[in-house]
Amino acid sequence: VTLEARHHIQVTHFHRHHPFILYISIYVCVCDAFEVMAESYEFSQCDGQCLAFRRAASVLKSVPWPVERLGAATRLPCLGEHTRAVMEEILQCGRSFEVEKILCNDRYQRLKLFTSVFGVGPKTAEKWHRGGLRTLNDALEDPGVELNSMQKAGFRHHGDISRAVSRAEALALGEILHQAALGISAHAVLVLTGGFRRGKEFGHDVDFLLSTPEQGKEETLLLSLVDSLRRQGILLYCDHHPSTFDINNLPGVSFEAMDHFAKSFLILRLEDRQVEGGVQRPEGQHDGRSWRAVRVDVVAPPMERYAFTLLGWTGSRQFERDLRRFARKEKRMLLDNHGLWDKTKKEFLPAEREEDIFAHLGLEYLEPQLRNA
Ligand code: TTP
Ligand code: MN
Ligand code: MN
Ligand code: MN
Repeated sequence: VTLEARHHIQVTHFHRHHPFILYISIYVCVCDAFEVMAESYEFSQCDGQCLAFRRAASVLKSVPWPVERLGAATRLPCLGEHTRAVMEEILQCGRSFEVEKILCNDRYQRLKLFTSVFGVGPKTAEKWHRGGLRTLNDALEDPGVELNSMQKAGFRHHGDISRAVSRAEALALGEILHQAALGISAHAVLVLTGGFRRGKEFGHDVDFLLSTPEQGKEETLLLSLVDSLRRQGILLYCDHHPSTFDINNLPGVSFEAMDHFAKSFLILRLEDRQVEGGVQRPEGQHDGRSWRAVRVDVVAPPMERYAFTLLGWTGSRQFERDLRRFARKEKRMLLDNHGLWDKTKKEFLPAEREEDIFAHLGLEYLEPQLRNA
């Protein structure tokens, strides 16, 4: 089982006669197969089919009975014909012909490789593939390829960024950012969000929310924070997106898109000695360095928007999608990272804490650990 697969494992079913390991491995196998299908559709920009497989993987993670019996469960939501066919093939034959064909496909392999570089999306990857590039070195050496600064940083730190970030590393970064933020303002608030707030042990990056009770000062605070990291010599890359948030333009925002708050996508240098318990490098990965590069996201909403942004950035993406859909379909409300709009009352509903938002939606509060859909 790979690191990436690790967070998909939940031991939910124990069989009376067989070792439960059997269930876990089938479960991981189907979820991974769905992820390959989703990725392949993503590379072809078939958003609908991509989402269908992501949603199906989410549903599988939440059903309270052995995945083996799903073949018979025809009423499972979100499992269409195609997802069901892939799953049944795996349950019957232990493998899926279609998934294996994708895994062997040149284009899939190259797009997967190219998009593993920070700053390279499906469109650039497709262009490189069509231009006949095969390896990452090809992209670096081809005179026709012009890398932007994000991609240059992506290549420079590719090995480190491709490696999962551990919880201990995330907490160490939290400590560094917290100290830096307090050094700028005693009122600064910094919270861990994303997968680590949901209790995950590994992530692809570390996400933080930064704010301050001083109205209108949050973006300046974020810029000062980045500056402080630069002066400490640990800022390896920064892509800053200024705020385009305008309370008067709500609710006109697209409810699936990125939010309008100031945010920075960073690559930071983390020293091994700063990590509690030290750093265990996989066998053969000792290159004499005593630090690694880590991807870090920081979003800086105004304090009165704090609860909505915290809810939005805690994820998971699928959980957010489901919650927004529930708000829209069942409650005639529009939810996003900026606020909650009640279409019946024609007003924004206030929230100081995530609990308030769940209450507006008529839902029981869900701890972040229960939002791993
Ligand atoms: P991610 O960091 O992409 O995902 P994750 O932390 O759940 O998992 P991973 O271990 O792979 O990092 O995103 C975290 C949440 O932030 C996700 O629910 C989407 C949300 N988000 C926004 O709402 N707006 C943004 O601009 C970005 C970048 C993320
Ligand atoms: Mn994350
Ligand atoms: Mn992930
Ligand atoms: Mn992130």
